[in-house]
Amino acid sequence: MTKLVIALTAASLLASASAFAAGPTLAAADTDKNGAVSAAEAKAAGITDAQFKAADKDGNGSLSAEEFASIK
Ligand SMILES: [Ca+2]
Repeated sequence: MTKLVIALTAASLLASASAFAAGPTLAAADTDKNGAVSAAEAKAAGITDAQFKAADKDGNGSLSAEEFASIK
């Protein structure tokens, strides 16, 4: 039981650390809730133009959930 608690604690610490590294969440950045993050929404969420362009792999000018998750 103790090992399980330690494992769960470590897992939640890792999860919160990676969430912090990724910056704003999609839900927070997607202010019109259409499931994608536009350039304007990204900018408002504090994502730089360079980060946006690097993440917009298909170059369509908005970030899908997968593209948003790839922001470093
Ligand atoms: Ca895109």
